[in-house]
Amino acid sequence: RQVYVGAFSSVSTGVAVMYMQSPPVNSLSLDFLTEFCINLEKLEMDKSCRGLIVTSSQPKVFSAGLDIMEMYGKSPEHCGEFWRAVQEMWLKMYSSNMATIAAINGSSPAGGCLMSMTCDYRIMADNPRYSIGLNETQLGIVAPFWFKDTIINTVGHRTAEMALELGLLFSPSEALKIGLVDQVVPEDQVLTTATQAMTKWLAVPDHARQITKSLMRKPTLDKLTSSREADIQNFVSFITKDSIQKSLRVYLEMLKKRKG
Ligand code: CO8
Repeated sequence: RQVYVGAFSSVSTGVAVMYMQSPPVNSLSLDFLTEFCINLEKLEMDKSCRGLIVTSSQPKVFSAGLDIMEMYGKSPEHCGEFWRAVQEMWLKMYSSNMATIAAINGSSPAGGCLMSMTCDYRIMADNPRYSIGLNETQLGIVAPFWFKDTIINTVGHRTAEMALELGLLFSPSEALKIGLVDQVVPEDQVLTTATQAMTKWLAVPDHARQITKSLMRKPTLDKLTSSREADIQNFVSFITKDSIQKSLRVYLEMLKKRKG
């Protein structure tokens, strides 16, 4: 099975579209995250690029979230390296100077939802078979504090509390109702709607928008920046526990069974 192809992007009229293409489900592996961040850095440095739309070139799935195989049966060193890459993706996306829009053209659980929430605006396909949310507790794992902070910043404290504790996955219309996504449109209009929405974001002078974004997000970003190493240690000691590895194995088996 082809695990990794990559994320590629094109810039026209100041807007880049990044297509995630890592079959079958755009799971966020170490290689994928590394490539994703390299792309992002290039776009960030490209003065002609003011906006970024992130979408998926895989059918039915925006991103299946973190690649469970990177956390299952791996050495503490590997888990640490992987977690640093997850942090890096979040830090770069959440602090991006570009106006960012997630064009969510498929399911977006866990890390996929996190990635969507780092954007300034979210548009999701209206297919009721797609879902989005932080379902970590359903896997027997715990979303770290910066996942929690990101969802609180998106939907508010009470809704985030219930969604996180129950590990809820929302249909597009439910997600719209709680503000987890900002717009729901027919599947074939997700990207064009994102392009239209981008016009509104880019009509605002860049410096004013960027400074305001930073005002809103900096306290949340600073919390992780100042405790990155401790967060990695926490993750590694948690994920390598026998009981957690067992939960992951049970979940993986469930995924395979569901398929068959
Ligand atoms: N990682 C690795 N492999 C995956 C993942 C994943 N996240 N998701 C799916 N796969 C695999 C499946 O096992 C299957 O493999 P195979 O072909 O070998 O049987 C293949 O991808 C295709 O999957 P499906 O047949 O299920 O594809 P569908 O199109 O039917 O469904 C979904 C797509 C909806 C995305 C579905 O695959 C799904 O629900 N996946 C699981 C999503 C999930 O729960 N992800 C959580 C990951 S954990 C995370 O992101 C945050 C962790 C925070 C860590 C905190 C610890 C302290």
